[in-house]
Amino acid sequence: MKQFCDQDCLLKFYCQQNEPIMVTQKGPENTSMGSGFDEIWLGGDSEAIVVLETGEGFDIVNDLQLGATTFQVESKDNLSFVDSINGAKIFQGDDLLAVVSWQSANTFSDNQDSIFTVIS
Ligand SMILES: [Ca+2]
Repeated sequence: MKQFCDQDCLLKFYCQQNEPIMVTQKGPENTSMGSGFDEIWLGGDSEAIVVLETGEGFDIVNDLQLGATTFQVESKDNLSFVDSINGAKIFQGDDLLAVVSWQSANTFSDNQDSIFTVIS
């Protein structure tokens, strides 16, 4: 008997084609990003302002454009930057604010004044 791929089967197939999400190590179909989690793509060369909030969760920022992307933080105090396999982690104290893909911690420590502004 011939097997047909119905809608559920197709849906499963397309989900499996997507890249797994590095942080959760799961495919998109298994992902439940709770509040406080955002994945941000900064495509193009236009200027972008990303607000980084403290508290639960963190943002995943892709395609950072050095010189065009500004991070707004509640305070510039106690910011620190740590390299990880997923990119540079931005901490405020021990609170993870964001993971910036394909960037190194040095980029942020060297350009802290131009990248970060305080929310007014
Ligand atoms: Ca956080």
